Amino acid sequence: MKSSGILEKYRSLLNLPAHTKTISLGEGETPLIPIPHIAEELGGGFDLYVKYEGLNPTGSFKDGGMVAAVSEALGAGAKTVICASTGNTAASAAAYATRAGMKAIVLIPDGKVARGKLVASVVYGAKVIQIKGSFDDALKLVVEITKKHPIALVNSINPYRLEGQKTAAFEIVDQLGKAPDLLCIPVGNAGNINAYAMGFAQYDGLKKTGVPEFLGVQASGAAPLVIGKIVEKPDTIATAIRIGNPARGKQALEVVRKHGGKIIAVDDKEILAAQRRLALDGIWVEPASAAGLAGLMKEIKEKKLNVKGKKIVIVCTGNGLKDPDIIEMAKPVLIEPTLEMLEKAVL
Ligand code: AN7
Repeated sequence: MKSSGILEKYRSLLNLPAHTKTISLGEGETPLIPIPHIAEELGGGFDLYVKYEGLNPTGSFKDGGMVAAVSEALGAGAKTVICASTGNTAASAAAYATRAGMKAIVLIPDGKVARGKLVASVVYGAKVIQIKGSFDDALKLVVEITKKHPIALVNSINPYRLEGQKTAAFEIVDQLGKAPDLLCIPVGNAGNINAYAMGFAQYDGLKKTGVPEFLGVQASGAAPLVIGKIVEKPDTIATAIRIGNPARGKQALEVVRKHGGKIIAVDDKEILAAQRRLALDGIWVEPASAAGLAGLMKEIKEKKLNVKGKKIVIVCTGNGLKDPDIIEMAKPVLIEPTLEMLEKAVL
C-alpha cells in the first residue's frame, strides 16, 4: 500500500487552514510494540508498550508535526522556514522543507548536538547555524527574526506542529482500541506532551476512548518543570532535552493537572540504563527517548505508582542511530579469516 502520510489520513480531524498544501514523506503509522519482558521485570501484572516514533522518515516524532507546519507554510507562500533545535527538529525541518521546495535555516546550540542529527540537517540541504549559546537562546532568536522577516517559524510554538503531532495519540488509540491508562513521555520544550493531550482529548470527545494520565519525564540537569524555575545552564547526556526554559512548560503542567499524572526528573544514569534495557529488547532509541521508561522504572521502584491491571505506553521519540557516539563499546574482536580462528572465537 502506498504511504500517504498523516495529513491525508487524518485531515478531517486536523485544524489546518484551507490554504495548506499537503506534502508527505510517509510519516506516521509507527508501531506500538509490546515489551512484556520489561513489564515482568518491573513486577508484572500490567501491559507495557513502546510507541516507536523513532521509525519516522527522519528518525524522530518531529516529522508528524513538521509535515503539518511545512505544509501550512508552503500553502501560505513562505519560501524559507527556520527553527531552533537540539537536533531532531532541525533534521525534520530540513527534510520537509527541501521536499516542499523551500529553504530551511536551523539554529543549533553550541556543541552537544548528536552527530546524526547535524549530518541529517546538512544532507537535506539546510543552512546550519550554530550559536554561542543554548537552545533557549536560539529559540529567542528565531522568534525575533520571524517577527521581522517573512520566514516561517516551525518550532512547536507554531500551532500546526501540535496539530500534526497529535495524530500519534490517534494512532495509539487505533492500535490499542482505547486510550492507555498512562502515557510516559520525555519532556523538553514540552510541545509533544501537549500534542498527545490534545489528540487523546479530541478522540475521546468523538468516540469516548478515554484520556490517559501523563508521566512527563525531564532529565535532572534540565528539569525546569520539576524544580519550578528556569534552568540557566541545562546539562544532560540526553542532548535532545537539554532545555532550560520550555516554551510550552506552563501548558504541560496544565496537562498533568487536568488529566492526572505528574512531571518528574531522572538522572543521566537512569536514562542510560533504560536506553540499554530497551536495546536489549531490540529497540534502540536515543537517550532522551529512554526518559519515559526511566521515569516509569523509577516510579515503580519507589512505589509511587500503582500499575496493576493498567495499559501503559512509553513514547520513544527518537531513533538510537542518530546518536551512536553515546554508546560505550569495546572494539570488536579481530581474527584471521579461518574456520579454526572463528571456532576459537565463538565456541
Ligand atoms: C528525541 O529537536 O526540542 O517536549 O529541537 O528530540 O516536544 O520538546 C527535541 C525534543 C523528546 C522533547 N525526545 O520533546 C529539538 C527538540 C526527543 C527530542 C524531545 C525532543 P518536546
